[in-house]
Amino acid sequence: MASSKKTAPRAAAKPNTKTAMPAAEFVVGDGGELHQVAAPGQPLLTTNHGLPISDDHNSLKAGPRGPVLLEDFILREKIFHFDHERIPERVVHARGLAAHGYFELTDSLADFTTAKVLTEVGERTPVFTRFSTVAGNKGSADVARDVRGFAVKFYTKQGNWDIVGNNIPVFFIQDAIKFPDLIHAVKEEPDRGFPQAQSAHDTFWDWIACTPEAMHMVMWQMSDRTIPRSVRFMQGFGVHSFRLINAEGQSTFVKFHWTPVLNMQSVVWDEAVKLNGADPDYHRRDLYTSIRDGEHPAWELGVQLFTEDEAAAFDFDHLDSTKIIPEEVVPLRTIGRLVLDRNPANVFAETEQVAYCTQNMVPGIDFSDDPLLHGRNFSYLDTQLSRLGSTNFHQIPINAPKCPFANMQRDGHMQTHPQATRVAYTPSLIDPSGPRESHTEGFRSFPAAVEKPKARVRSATFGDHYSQARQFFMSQTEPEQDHIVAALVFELSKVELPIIRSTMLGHLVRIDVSLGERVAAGLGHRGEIVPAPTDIPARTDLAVSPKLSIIGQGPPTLVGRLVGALVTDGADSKVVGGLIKAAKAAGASIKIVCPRLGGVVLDDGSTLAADFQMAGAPSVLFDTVAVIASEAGTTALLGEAAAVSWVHDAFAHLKVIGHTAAAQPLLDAAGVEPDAGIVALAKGGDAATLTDTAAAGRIWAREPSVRTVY
Ligand code: HDE
Repeated sequence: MASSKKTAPRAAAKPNTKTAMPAAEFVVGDGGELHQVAAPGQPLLTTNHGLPISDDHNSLKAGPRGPVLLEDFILREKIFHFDHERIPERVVHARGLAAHGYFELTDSLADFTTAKVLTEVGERTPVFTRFSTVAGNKGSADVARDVRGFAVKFYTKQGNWDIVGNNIPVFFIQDAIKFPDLIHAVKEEPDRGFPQAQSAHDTFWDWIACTPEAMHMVMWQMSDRTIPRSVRFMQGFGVHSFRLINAEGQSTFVKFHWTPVLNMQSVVWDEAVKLNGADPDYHRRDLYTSIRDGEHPAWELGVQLFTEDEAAAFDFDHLDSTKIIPEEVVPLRTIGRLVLDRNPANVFAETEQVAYCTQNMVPGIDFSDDPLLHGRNFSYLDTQLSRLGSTNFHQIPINAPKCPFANMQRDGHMQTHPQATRVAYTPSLIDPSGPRESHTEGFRSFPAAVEKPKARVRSATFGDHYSQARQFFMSQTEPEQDHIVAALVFELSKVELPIIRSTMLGHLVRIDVSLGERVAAGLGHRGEIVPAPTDIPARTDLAVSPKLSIIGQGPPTLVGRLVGALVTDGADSKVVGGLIKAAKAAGASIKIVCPRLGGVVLDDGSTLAADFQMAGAPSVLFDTVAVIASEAGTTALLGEAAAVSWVHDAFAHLKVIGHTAAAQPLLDAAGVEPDAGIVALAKGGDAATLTDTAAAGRIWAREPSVRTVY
């Protein structure tokens, strides 16, 4: 028990002026431990059952130095709860980040659906959106090369509707029965427990080499789509076709697309590798701080609408999730906007406990016959039971609908609804006023005709595994193609068994001869190339689809991007001021990086506060950088490896770099060669040239001078 020796309140215990809450007082205990004691009127610390606690620092002992007594139920309750704080992480998509927001409909789809969320223009439907990586465990790094989950729960007036999508519009497999194999192959190898959050290992490529249907997805996976700059800069896709059903009962197929208002952007591979060390939480920090700072990320919801007859004319089967419908074939119709404007109050309660379910549908929307989707409709409900431990997971606030819900399901673990009724069944004469089915408002499945013999069979219309893989590769710009080649070289170079590489090269050659040859050259492959099975349909040449590229979508912009300025003592205050102004005018944020956290004194005697100390903020954290250094400052930086790498990495990562003339020796030491992305900052006004150049993106033309392009 604490004695009554009082000590001065610490900063944290100052009176809270907002609520006029009395300050807790610090009291030193007999053993020198510091207790913080409730002031009159302050909430009391209690057990989970409401018992006020007198001492939260000492367990009950037989004397001050005696053994701890089993009688101490307060200790036992605290430790018991702590022991069970963790729940099983998601078997896939374990690492996630999420935010609240809303979806606002701007264009009604009333001709196609009765779903209110898609027909009531101007209506704001609350949403909770969770982004995730797939393969890594909960503690893995954010910028792993991986597909990103993009799951949106709409709390509609007609119940929860979940679009549980990815940032890639296709998937690895065509039938859900293959999912456990895919995931077992990509996760850590079970006999060694590594590698973590990576596909660059034998079991993944072994499985892929044996699975031609995965080739289209592999092209996307090896592209820069899987190393996004942030979740704010990536697309999302519902992947499967769904049905919209209108008031006349007519069905139209639909695919859902999320398009980021800030445009798409990815990092380069070497940057991703370094980012994971510099800040493993890069994506979650980015989403959190942008929402906290009022820069609310937004996406447009687009739909591709098509009829059964139109679908029959496609040169692929839209029920096959390894295929896209090019936007040139069925254009996107923008119907609304998703805005994320509130961070979770508690990450466990919300981000971890949210339970997305593909089968969460609303009247007016229905499933297509995509076999992958049907498997998912079982899996998501089932997985919540092992993850959240109760069939009542829908009662957790983040999962509960915001519209009324009632039925005759009762009891079970963690039941929190009082359900104070005598009658828990229908029909009933005792209680004819309880919840009942509605033939007008209730969900109805589209009465699609199905009368075929049962068979475990894959449709022949799913059989073309190479044409869209090639279409994706051919639709990329030159640097993007180079990155796919480089990613394949990297991944396959980590594979130990030569037969896996030889077999993969056979698939790549089938997709595009030059792709296969370039990867083989990058690997220095001397062995054979095993041809892809010839009885799989040969690929055809499809029209290129420029929409499949990241580069060049949307007008150039720096909005939402981060400018990092490395500033030394004695630096030109006008240049610093000009850069701060230009960055803000361009809609970017600027962070000042200094050799020491205390900041610097500029040439006019003013002090500039630092946001970061140099070694703690490598240039990978920023989209565009500037070195604003004095001569003496540059001389000092030349002795710092962190400063040389700061500039070297920015150059190697194809970033636009601004610099003062005095900083030139540092640029020379970092191997920087002049090009269109190296901008001199002699006076304040030059910063606009820097931000304009940076808005256009990276300096792709520099790439062949910083790494071998195979
Ligand atoms: Fe998932 N997937 N998945 N998936 N998936 C899960 O559900 C599954 C697939 C996706 O932020 C699990 O609640 C099967 C495609 C996202 O909480 C699980 C198949 C797409 C998330 C599951 C697929 C996705 C998941 C694990 C093959 C893109 C994270 C935890 C038929 C359209 C949601 C959970 C979140 C999560 C099963 C394939 C997206 C096990 C069986 C295709 C975004 O139920």
